[in-house]
Amino acid sequence: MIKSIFFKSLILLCLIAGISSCAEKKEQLILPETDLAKEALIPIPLKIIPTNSAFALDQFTAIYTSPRSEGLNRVGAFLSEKINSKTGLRLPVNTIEGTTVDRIIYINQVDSSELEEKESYQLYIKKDSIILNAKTAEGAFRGVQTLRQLIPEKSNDTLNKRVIWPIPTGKIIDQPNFVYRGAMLDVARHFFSVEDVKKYIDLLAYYKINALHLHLTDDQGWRIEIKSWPRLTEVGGSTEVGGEAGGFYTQEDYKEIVAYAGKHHMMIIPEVDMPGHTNAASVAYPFLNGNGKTPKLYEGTHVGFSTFDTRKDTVYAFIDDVVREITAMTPSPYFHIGGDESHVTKKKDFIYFIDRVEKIVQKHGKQMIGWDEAAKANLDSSSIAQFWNSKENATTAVEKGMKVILSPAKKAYLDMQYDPLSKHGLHWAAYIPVDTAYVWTPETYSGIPKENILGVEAPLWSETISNISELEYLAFPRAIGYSELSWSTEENRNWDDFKERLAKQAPFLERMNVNYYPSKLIDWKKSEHSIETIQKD
Ligand code: TNX
Repeated sequence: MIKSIFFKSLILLCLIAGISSCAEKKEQLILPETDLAKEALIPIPLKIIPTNSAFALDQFTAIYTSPRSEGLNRVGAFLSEKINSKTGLRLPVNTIEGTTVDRIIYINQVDSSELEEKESYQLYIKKDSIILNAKTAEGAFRGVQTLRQLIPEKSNDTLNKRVIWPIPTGKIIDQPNFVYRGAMLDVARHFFSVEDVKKYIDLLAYYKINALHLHLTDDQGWRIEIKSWPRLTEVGGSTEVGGEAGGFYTQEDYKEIVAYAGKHHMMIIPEVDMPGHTNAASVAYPFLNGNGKTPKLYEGTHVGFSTFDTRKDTVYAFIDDVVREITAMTPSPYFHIGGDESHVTKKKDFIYFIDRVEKIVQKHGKQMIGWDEAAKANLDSSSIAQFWNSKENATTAVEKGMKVILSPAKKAYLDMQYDPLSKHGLHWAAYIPVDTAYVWTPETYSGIPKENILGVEAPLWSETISNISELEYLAFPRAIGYSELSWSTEENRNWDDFKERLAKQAPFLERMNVNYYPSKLIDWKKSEHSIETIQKD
């Protein structure tokens, strides 16, 4: 252990020494004054200590990562790829290109006790080097997002003969306030393609979101291929709200999403909603149906009319197959069983059902998550309740020793309209303008003890949206606020400060071609390029 730390430090020292000696031969760079504390970082880090000079990112910068860590090597490659798409620079990763390197970014695996969580990281930005310390590749990945946000959108080509992207110097010490920072996408009411989901992952990862919950099944559609029950997608995947075409993920598609999320250190949490919200499954296999009616494909938006038959063993054999096939493709520790709005399932049948399904999920090695109604069943303390509507259910969960994910509809639902004029969304829970979405305190929400709160998740139901541009309109900018609510501490959060930093996200969102809602509460700082375009128009 000591030997390996010594070895690593030696490499680092050699790199820095070698580099500065070759830097001496070059002209001295003129560096702008900076203030790391004034950067528009979201989520705001735990501690920022500015030193008011700059690291000149340019073509003579190279990225190195701790030897023998494939995970860190991949994080280094990710950083290089993102620097390339922002600046056009091509920074080598872990290749010695000798004399052409002036400065380095070193991603360093350390086992320091100062790094409390697996996602903790420290960034030391000096004139000649940036050192990113983390215990795990996950921590390094979060630190890389901070670094990406520190690179200016525009290079500084006036101070020196060569073009540089000045990064403010100083120190950042950071770790998450909540371990679970999620978003949910309903791909059942309207289907979203693998490409759409990947774009959503790109955007969420930039703000350190680490969980994407996919609502894969509902009355209007079944979206995940189950090989042992093919009619689920053949029949149940053929419709969506409004009579549009539907669609589904093959198992290969799903694996591609999981792998893409994994590359972004984000877990995919699959949800199969039951015993209610199951009309599409029951149309495919009518023996599942428990509401006494002949199920027909449904393209409307009502809820609460469908249920599985909770007293048939064959229904549980079916569920076992579904959970087995999906969990086999899902590395995350969780499986979401829905459990919401089962209005036509009798209470005792509902409890019997959830109890049995919890055992199935556990048999397949996963922890069960259910919407807050599931807490009425006799659940194990390892299961998790997602609080969307009922404080009473959330309290019941806490009494059972369960953890709670906070998704209160009137604060955290991305499908709520911003105001009565917004083009998409519903308003049954509330209108949620950008400030309302941000100004609340998950730490003390509804009296749930902080130790029972796993984190915050922002669900995006898709009754009113059918393409990525509409998805973006509802999710952005509010999702950016939820990232800060779940990563940053209460002491560091402040609306007036946040709204300034949010305004400066516009160039990133534009570069990523995001159709964000241009809320009037924010004085958006558009990039010069887009201002030019607007003037031309
Ligand atoms: C309630 S939230 C639902 C969903 C709807 C959503 C629309 C929850 C667990 N159930 O079925 O899509 O409202 O906002």
